[in-house]
Amino acid sequence: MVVLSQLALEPFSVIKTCKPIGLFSEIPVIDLTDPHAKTLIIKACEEFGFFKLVNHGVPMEVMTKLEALATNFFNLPQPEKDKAGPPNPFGYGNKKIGPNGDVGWVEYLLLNTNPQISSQKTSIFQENPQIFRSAVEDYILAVKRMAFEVLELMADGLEIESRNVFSRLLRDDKSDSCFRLNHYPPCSELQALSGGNLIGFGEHTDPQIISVLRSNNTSGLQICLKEGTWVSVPPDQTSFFINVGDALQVMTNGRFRSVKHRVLADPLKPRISMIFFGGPPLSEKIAPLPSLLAEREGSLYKEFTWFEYKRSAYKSRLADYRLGLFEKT
Ligand code: GA4
Repeated sequence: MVVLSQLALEPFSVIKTCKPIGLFSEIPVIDLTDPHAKTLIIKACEEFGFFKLVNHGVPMEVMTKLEALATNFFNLPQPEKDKAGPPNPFGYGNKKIGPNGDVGWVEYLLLNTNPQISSQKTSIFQENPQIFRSAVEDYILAVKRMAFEVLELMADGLEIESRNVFSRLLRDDKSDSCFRLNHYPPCSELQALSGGNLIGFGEHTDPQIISVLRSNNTSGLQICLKEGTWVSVPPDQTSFFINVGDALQVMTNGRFRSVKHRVLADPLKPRISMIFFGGPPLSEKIAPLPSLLAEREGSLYKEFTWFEYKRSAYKSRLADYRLGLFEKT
């Protein structure tokens, strides 16, 4: 029996904490219509690299429609879903994350947002290609618009002269952005076997500039605070959660933190999340903005392009500290 349970669990990691991690109520909440939003965003990015966004202007129907269609997709028989895989790098993936042996209690669709959604593998969109496709397109359009605004508020808050220093990288036709729909099925049996919390998506930072996440009302997302404590983010299906990515940490010379985060699977409820990852064009040099370098302060990082960083990231394991290779010694 012991052997059997070990076999079932073998590829997955579990977290065993002595005391359960409570929901963390101090996550910064930014109201996009608040005149002080830019100052609060800067504080949140410095302290957490993470915040919740309310009054964001994205219509609830745009989110719920995509959630319903994603749920339909993930409820299809396995052979149907497999037709949309493997994710190399775009398409359907199941349990395997990335190319280097990481696994999690998750299945997902990874989509390229540039070129347009309409040119993705047709197998991804299954029986109702037009409906699914246009729901993804509407969602990405709305979320991108909101991300541009957030990035422009960041530039304002940092008192950078051109307020589009960050947003122009995502607005660019060649922006290397992508989109992910994740489904974390309930994990009751494995959970019971493991006696701990089953990892849905292991700890990592996002390599891009900014990530915009929205989930259903199932908990699971955790972020790592500066001092290394993991805290659970209370879910909120009406809001977005913004993550600072590695490229933004570099562009602010470490002033903003690229937040380490992970997802635990829920024993009873499925979790669906949708994440837009805003990345720069491949040829873009990623370096601290000159106005953010204090006098006599040099860049903490070596020079590199987004292409070089991405290539290196795809050779790493999920939990690796990817920026380490690019830090000046
Ligand atoms: C993390 C952020 C995004 O989900 C992602 C992931 C990518 C993948 O799933 O293929 C990576 C991971 C992410 C970073 C390191 C590499 C690449 C899995 C992995 C082990 C799509 C991305 O851009 O980087």
